[in-house]
Amino acid sequence: MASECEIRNWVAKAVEQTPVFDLHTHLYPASFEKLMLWGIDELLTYHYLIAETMRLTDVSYGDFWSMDKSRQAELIWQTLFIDHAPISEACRGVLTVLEKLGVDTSRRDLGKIRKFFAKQKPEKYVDTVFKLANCSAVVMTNDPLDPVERGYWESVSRIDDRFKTALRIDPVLLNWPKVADQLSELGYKAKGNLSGKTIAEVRRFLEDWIDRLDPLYVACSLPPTWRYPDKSFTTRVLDEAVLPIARERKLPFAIMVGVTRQVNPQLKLAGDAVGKSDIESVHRLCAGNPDNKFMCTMLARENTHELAVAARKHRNLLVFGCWWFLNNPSIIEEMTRMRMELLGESFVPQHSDARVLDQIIYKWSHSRQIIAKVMADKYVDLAAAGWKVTRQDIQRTAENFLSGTFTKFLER
Ligand code: HDL
Ligand code: ZN
Repeated sequence: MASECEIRNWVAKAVEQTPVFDLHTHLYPASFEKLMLWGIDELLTYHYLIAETMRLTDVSYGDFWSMDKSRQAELIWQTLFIDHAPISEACRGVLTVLEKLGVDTSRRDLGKIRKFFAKQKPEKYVDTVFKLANCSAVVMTNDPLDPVERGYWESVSRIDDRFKTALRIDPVLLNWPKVADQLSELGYKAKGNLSGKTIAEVRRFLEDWIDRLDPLYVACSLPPTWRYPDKSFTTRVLDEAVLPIARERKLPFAIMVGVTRQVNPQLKLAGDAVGKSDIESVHRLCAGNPDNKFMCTMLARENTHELAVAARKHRNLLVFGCWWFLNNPSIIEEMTRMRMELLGESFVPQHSDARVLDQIIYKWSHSRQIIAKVMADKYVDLAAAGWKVTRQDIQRTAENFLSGTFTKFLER
């Protein structure tokens, strides 16, 4: 029988050495040029750090936004790393990235740190980052209604195979009647009141972009007020266009629920907050569409337990990640422990949500530590119950948590 120490070592090694398939990010390959964000100034101007800086500086929002990115980065570095201890998770993340890259921060000299990144070449740096993160692939967030991104899809022929696609459709579900104009400009005969051929044209839009992107899933983030079904255009477009197409193409529909957008517009991307969402709508969505597959993550900590229970009720529902304001060690541990106890291996503990390439280094380093800690406790409990724990079992669990549960769900 393996000892507790052996079990803990096996788990730590398996979780650390097993490559992760990161199922939700905002990353782009080097061929998307300016859309691929990387390096210290992008790390420092990540919207999480902007929100934290604006709490501690007297610089006005207007003055901050009028600065160029390098000046913004300098203000953030001075405020959060020099004038205060960088103890928040987002600050700690920057330091973990630098440490893993072997960049010396002992003199806390941003100029010196910048010199390391100035020597990196984007394509090669992608290899370095994926290796340090032990990441096999990431899933992007691809929005065909974003004119800049669309431009790249219309010009780039093939992309780095480590970057998988996801078709993100927030405007198509949430922005009626305005989105009708955007669809019409692209040649789809859509009317703001969904009349005429609009639904058929929305289906054509979805099919065209599924053909072009070959996405692993279709995704949308939803507000805490989202209800299903209701009398809204969101429900009509979901029921009459999105879900039938997703079913036909065997694509999961991923909902990320609980974002209250722009509670402080002066913070721009950092201006979104969280609200408690309606789990009954998730039950009705999954039960009402048994031939669709759904992925779901919810933003409010208060929703995490009921979502894990919902996953027990609907085999077509895959729960994933500790999203955004939940991506903090104290909450990741609570959620991962709760989910392992309720769902065994049938959930995906984490996604990075990385916006800056280098972030996958820290987001996975930090989460792997917690996943391993909880998983080791669970295996020690099994041994205590007389179960003969093997290294192969542990390796299989690590592979399921870091890629297998997701990939098998896609294939089902
Ligand atoms: O809607 C989303 O996918 C969220 O993840 C937002 O992009 C958010 O701004 C974010 O970056 N969270 O980590
Ligand atoms: Zn995201």
